[in-house]
This record gives sequence, C-alpha cells and structure tokens, in this order.
Amino acid sequence: MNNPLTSHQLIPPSLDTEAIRKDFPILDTLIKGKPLAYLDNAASSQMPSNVINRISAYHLEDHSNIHRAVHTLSEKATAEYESARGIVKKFLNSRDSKEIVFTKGTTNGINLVARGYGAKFLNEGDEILISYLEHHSNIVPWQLLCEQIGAKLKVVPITDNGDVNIEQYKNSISQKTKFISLSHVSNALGTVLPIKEMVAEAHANDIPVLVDGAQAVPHMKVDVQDLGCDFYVFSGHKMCGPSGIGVLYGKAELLEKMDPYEGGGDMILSVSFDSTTFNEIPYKFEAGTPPIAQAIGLGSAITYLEHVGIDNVNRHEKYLLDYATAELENIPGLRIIGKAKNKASVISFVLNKVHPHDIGTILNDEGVAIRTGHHCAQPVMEHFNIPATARASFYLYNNKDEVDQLVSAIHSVKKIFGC
Ligand code: 7TS
Repeated sequence: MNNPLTSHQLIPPSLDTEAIRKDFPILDTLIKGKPLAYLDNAASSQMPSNVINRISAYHLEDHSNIHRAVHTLSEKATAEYESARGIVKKFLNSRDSKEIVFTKGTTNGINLVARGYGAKFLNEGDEILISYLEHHSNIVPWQLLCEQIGAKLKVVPITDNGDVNIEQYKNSISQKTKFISLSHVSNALGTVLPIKEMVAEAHANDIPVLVDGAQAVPHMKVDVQDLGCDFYVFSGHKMCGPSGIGVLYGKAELLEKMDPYEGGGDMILSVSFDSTTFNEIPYKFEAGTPPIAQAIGLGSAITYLEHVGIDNVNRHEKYLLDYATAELENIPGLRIIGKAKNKASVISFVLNKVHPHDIGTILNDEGVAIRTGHHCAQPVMEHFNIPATARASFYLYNNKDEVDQLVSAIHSVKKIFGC
C-alpha cells in the first residue's frame, strides 16, 4: 500500500486551492447540472486566465511573424518569443537558451531526436533501449527508426507494482546499446523513474539518454543539469499552457552535430540550388513559422507555475494522491493498477468487470472528467492483462472535495452495475 495513513489522518499542504481555482474560470463549468471535477490532467491541463489573457494580448497587440522583418510588430513578436525561450531555459536550469528548441509537443520532440540523432549516428545491429511503461510516442518513433536502419528495439520489463527493475535495466545495457529513451513519469501508472541514476548508468557506458518528461515537468522540479540527461522533451498543454507547443532540451554539443528534422524557412543561413547551410541551434530545428502565440503562452504558464511554486504543486498533488489512494482502496471490487513506491498524481483503476468506458460515461454524468482506455500505453495494459483502465489525474487546482465527488460517482457506477 502506498500510504500507511488513513485518509482522514493526512495533513493537507498549505496550497490555497480556493484562490488558485479562481484563476481557472473553466472550473466553474457545470456538466449535466453538476459541478465539474476535472481529473483528466495527465491528458491536458487547464489554462489560468493570465495565460489566456497573455495569448489574447499578443494577438490583439503584437501579432506578426518573427525573425524576419525590421518593423515594430515583428520586433515585438520576436522579442516575446525569444523571451519565452529564456523562461524555459531558466525553468529547466539549462546552460544556454540555444539548448531550448520549440517543438509542437513531446511527440514531435522525440521524432526530431529519432530522425536528427538516431538516423545519423545509429547503425544496423545497434540497440535502442526503452522501458515497458513508455507512451506510444516513445515507442513508435524508435520502431520507425529501427526499420529504416536495421537497429533493434530492446525493452526493460516492469514489475507488478509498475516499477522499472533497475537491476534488469542495468543488465539490459550491452555493448550494442547506442541510445536510451525513458519516461520520467508513466502516464498510465504514475510511476516516477529514478532518472538521475538511470542516466548515470547509461553515461558510464557512453550512451546518450532522452527523457520523456511530458508527465514530470508539470508536476515536479526538473533540473536538466542535475539529471545529466542529453535530451529532455515535454508539452505545454499539460502544464497550464496551450496545445501546439512543446520543448526539446538538448545538450548544445549534441544539437550542433545533429541533422535538421525539417527543412524550410528560418532554419537556414543560405540556400542555393547546389547546397544549403543551416542556421545555428536552436533555429536549425525550427523550420517555418513556429507556433509564436503558443510559445509566449507557455512562457506565461511557466511564470504562473513558478509563482505558485512547483514544489508546492508537488506537495499538494502528493496529498491528493495519498487521500484518493486511501479512499479508492476502501471501495470493494476496485483495484488500483500501478503501486510504485515513488508515484506521481495519477491513479489508474479497474472496477470488477465494469468496462472502463462505462465508468467514464457514468462519472461524466456526475460531473467527473477522467480518461478511460489504454492511455496510448498498450504494452502497460498487456503487462497487467487488461484492455483498459479508468484514470484520474490531479493538478494544482484539484481539491479534496473533487476526490470525494470521484468516490461518490464510483459508488453510482457500482449501484448501476449491481457490483
Ligand atoms: N509521453 C507521455 C509520457 C505522455 O503522457 C504523452 C501524452 C505524450 C508523451 C505525448 O504528448 P503529446 O503532447 O505530444 O501528445 N499523454 C496523454 C495521456 O496520458 N492522455 O492523453 C495524452
């Protein structure tokens, strides 16, 4: 069991959720006449007013293309876009803003590295190591690469708790391993991987590591220099920012020697029909007009999270996770999937023989938004021999009342299904 205390013994952390909730107008929405309990944050989080207003102000006052013109609007838009890059750089404790590449999101960032690094530096017979708990976007790009160059995908198994076995991880590394790509936090189980230790092991064998931080950056302090990873990717829409924007952090020396992922405007220094010279990093990887408003929105989202304090967010979520875990474990017939020792605020569960989609539909009738399905992590479902789970995932604006609403809605499901 995750938490030895019963739910009423837990001490709530000091985060003022009532004040925070006022920043998120969407949380006042009624769903079928019931208050919305938005517990689908692992899929996408909500945006506070200041982020929405920041994006809106950019469109109303400063919109233009960037890096191209000398007119005032273009200069303003460029400055705002580059300022957002600086905010990300500081947030991740990267050495230099040139290590921050704006992408469309996590998926886009992983594909960029698979093509730009993998296709250039990996060869036939090489092995790429991932874990069993990866999201499809950290599996399929590597499969595509393996097919193209004749490399092999190797997978580290997970335990029945949903942990990656570190000894098995170490034993899976061989002379043939030439790249490692790992989730920092599992979206399906909530498992937090000991990434620093795993990177150190990889580096002891001279293997570069990409970390998929889609479920980590929104919820915990991430310091890329401390982790030591070579690449780190995440999405804006899971951390109070808009969709269509994400980040690839890469060590400058690696980004420098990688091939560009896409060709087009802004990523070049000069073009003739005979040859093209590429722009410096990070622009080499930002072909075409980028998602300017979205990058500015992400910068604003990070500023918001920093204002609340990412450690406060983390403590608050831990409280909700422990409370919800204790409450859900009291429901007869409910089984939590994923009981790793170190877990983020994600609870996957199954309930007797009720299909998770039915759980999701009935919960929606009670105003509770969760995700159901395989969560783009089919190998995880396969490991637990289930087709799908119901998943509640928490964020800074969720509160104890919403967990109670979830629990009561699950009792409605049990009543309807007579189980
Ligand atoms: N990696 C992880 C660990 C994720 O959780 C997700 C999205 C992705 C990659 C892909 O991110 P994207 O922004 O490029 O789509 N996870 C989920 C989820 O759990 N429910 O919906 C999307």
